[in-house]
Amino acid sequence: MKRIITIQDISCVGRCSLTVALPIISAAGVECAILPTALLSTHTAFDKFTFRDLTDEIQPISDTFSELGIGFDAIYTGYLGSFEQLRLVEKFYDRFGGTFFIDPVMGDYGKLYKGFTQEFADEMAKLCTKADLIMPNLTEASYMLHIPYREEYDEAYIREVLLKLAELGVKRAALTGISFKPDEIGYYMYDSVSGRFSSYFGRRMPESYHGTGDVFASAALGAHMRGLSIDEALKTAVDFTLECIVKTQSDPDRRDYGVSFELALPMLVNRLNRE
Ligand code: PXL
Repeated sequence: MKRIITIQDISCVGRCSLTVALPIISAAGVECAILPTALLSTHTAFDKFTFRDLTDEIQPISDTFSELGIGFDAIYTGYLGSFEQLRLVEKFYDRFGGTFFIDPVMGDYGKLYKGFTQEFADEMAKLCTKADLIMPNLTEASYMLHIPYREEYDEAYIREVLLKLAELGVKRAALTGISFKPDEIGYYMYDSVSGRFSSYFGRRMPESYHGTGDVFASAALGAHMRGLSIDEALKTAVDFTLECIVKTQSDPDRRDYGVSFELALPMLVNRLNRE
């Protein structure tokens, strides 16, 4: 069985980062090891939250893994909170290697999340050049590229953004949350190694929910590490994220609590276990 290690925070309530990555990657049939970077009471979209930084734990934990000969097939990073954490993640990758996936979690809807800055986006962009696949939304890509965020765009614009990311040195970038028609949403990827674009769209639901980026990335990585091609894995992630949102519709008061991915897990399991 493949072993992924995911490096991101753990938010006790509010289904995102580790509380989403662990169950989804496990359901995909891939071992999910964790390296928690911070402990929060909830994610930062709640009015009030506690935050305990765990940066100091990263190096001793990594050293101990090395001493024990523990290795990983892939590294997946999500929400990271400081320049120091970016540096430690790079060091971790240089030491352990494997397939490197980055979800450069920094913002959404044209705005950075609380505490993030342009300088952080610049450092994140540098780290992204080391990855095999990055999965930014258009907000994150715009900050990394120093271009204005656009709410309306066409396919030519999205290709231009992807080519700019490739110029930065990014090997493969899948833009998430891309929508050319009001009733469709999905991903658009450019692979600079093969020079190929690919995309896939599913039904767009009227509401958007917190944590869907983490759900998407976890499902994509889980599916890819389970053996699906990157294209097939991203397609699976689009369908799974839609299923999560559909299941959440019956619980409309729970917007900030993330999506009801638990009810969509059977779909992911069935899809990855079809012969
Ligand atoms: O879902 C991304 C995310 C992860 N972790 C924390 C967050 C957010 C988004 O706001 O606040 C702590």
